[in-house]
Amino acid sequence: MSLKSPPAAADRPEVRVAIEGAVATITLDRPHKRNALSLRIIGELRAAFETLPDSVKAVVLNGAGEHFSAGLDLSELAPLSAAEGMLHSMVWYEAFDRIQFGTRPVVCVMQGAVVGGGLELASVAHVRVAEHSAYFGLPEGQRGIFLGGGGSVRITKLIGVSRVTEMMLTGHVYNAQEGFQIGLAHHLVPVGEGLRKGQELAARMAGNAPMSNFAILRALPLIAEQPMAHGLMTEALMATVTQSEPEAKERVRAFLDKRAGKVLPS
Ligand code: 1HE
Repeated sequence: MSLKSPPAAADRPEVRVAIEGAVATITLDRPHKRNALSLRIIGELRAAFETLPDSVKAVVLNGAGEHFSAGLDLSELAPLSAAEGMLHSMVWYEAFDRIQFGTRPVVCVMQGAVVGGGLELASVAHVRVAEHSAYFGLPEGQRGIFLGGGGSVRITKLIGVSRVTEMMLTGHVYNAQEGFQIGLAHHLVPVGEGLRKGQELAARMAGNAPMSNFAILRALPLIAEQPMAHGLMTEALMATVTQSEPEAKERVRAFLDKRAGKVLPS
């Protein structure tokens, strides 16, 4: 069983990377196809994350044009055998794992359609910003297919099995405000302000202590799935390692010496 590898990046890349200071902005750049996720674009996305320089400490993921992503490129699905379909999902899983379980926090900025595989991709990010134009749907039921980009695991964790079931069965589309309320977005901003907000959040996260970010990205999701006694033990171990870092000592000292900011309402 084999899956045709994505065509070599011919004319122009479909994923753009722009780096400013410690923040990289990685952009799905296939707006004429509403950023539909082909194997090629998934490959380029993975490569973009894997080749970031060490100086990059946080990432903004967005989509060019009026839509974040129309999901799976349906034109690629038609010729796939069952075995190839299985491999297709594996290609997505591996790319998405690199994004979710890397060392850099990722903010996803969403506008327009965030549907099917587009929502699966958004659910990989650690922080999600929705512009008021964003809408969320899982049309797999209507297309005669199923989630295949990790959404059964990730989207259900965000909004629950019940909502995902209902979305898929009925084609229910949540608007931006509703998506924000049920937990698909952490921030809701006016149209055109998502990127600025995403970059501001990324810069803030890039300024965290690296060991704290590591614990948040890598340990927290595992702890949350452990039985309570195991989770508490893992948490205590991670807390011990994190607080032992010289940078943690200095940051705590800075607060005690009144050199660090207070936690105030925004
Ligand atoms: C596509 C795709 C696509 C657009 N695969 N080519 N996803 C869906 O079921 C969503 C399908 N897309 C749409 O509902 C609409 O395209 C949008 C509402 C997102 C945008 O509408 P609109 O009017 O702005 O654009 P359009 O005219 O529909 O699309 C522009 C072009 O993009 C057109 O191609 P063209 O050659 O005729 O110009 C479309 O065919 C193409 N296009 N969306 C392929 N998805 C890992 S499992 C995940 C399973 C899923 O993701 S299922 C959900 C699939």
